[in-house]
Amino acid sequence: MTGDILEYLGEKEYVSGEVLAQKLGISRVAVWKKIQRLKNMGYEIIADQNLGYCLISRPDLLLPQEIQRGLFTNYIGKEIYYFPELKSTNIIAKGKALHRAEGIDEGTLIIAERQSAGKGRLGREWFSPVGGIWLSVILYPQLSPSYISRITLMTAVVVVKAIKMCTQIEPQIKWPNDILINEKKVCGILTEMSAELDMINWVVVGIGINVNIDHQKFPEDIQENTISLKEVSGKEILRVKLAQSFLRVFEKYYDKLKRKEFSSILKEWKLYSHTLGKKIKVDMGERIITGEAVDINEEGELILKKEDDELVEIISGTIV
Ligand code: BT5
Repeated sequence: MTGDILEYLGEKEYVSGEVLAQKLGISRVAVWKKIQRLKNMGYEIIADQNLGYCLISRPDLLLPQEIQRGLFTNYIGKEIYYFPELKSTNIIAKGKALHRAEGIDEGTLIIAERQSAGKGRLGREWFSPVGGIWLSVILYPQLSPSYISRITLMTAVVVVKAIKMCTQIEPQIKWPNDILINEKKVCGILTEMSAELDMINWVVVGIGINVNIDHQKFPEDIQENTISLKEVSGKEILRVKLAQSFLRVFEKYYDKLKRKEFSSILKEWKLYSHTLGKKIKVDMGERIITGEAVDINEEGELILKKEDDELVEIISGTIV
């Protein structure tokens, strides 16, 4: 554990090795070892023989201790599993979600600096290099499985609000799970669940945000339709701050959803919608429907008005 020493290490002021050793109840050599570990993680720390150690800067890594510092949530992000690299945060989260009885609580997060096999919907690939936010939240809502699309819509609103708070950029939501800036995808959401007929067992909400990714890094076949926050704002965004904003707003909105107060969330969704009022084609797997996206109902279904004026409710699909 290196998080504990960070509590006592002075930011821009020296703390002696002896004081640190006393506070932590360990030897000075053990303090030195912890300092080395922090430096290896990217913390800039200077040491002075007489004065001790001084923390100069923190890395913008999505380390649990950095995210939890000043997070102020009740349960979202209380437990974080951090990986410099893994295949997919959703895969790990789904494995963990099964172990609720052994202490995997609601709000547990899986975060990675990069994913080697990030997943989109329907087995599609999700490009996840260093510089993005790739995370999954484990939830155990006492709701019926029909709430799943509302959870995705709510998450989209939360992502928009978090991006807006940290960058002043207002993205738009393309139904059901894309967040766009200038018509290009900056974030995707992958909601997965296990459920009985009338009750959800667990939900894993995966979000991927292109934060500090240079455009030429995107694979050629998706370059045209992708964008990163760094590209739009012309500077690097502090990922820790953005992740914290996301988690804070997520808790607030998820609490609302659990209280079945979806209407106000839906109102905001409509405000940020890129889809409503547009003529679209929706691929529903077995068929493609064309029409005007006229509304989203209280169940989170998209209402499409076909050429013959027939209204169709669509629970999931991909706009093509
Ligand atoms: C999504 O799927 O948009 C859901 C993406 C969810 C990613 C997160 S990251 C954390 C968590 N762990 C995971 O393994 N996944 C989740 P879909 O609507 O199917 O869109 C997938 C399509 O988006 C791909 O087929 C590409 O065309 C495009 N795409 C791939 N990587 C992208 C990226 N980094 N930015 C924008 N578009 C991308």
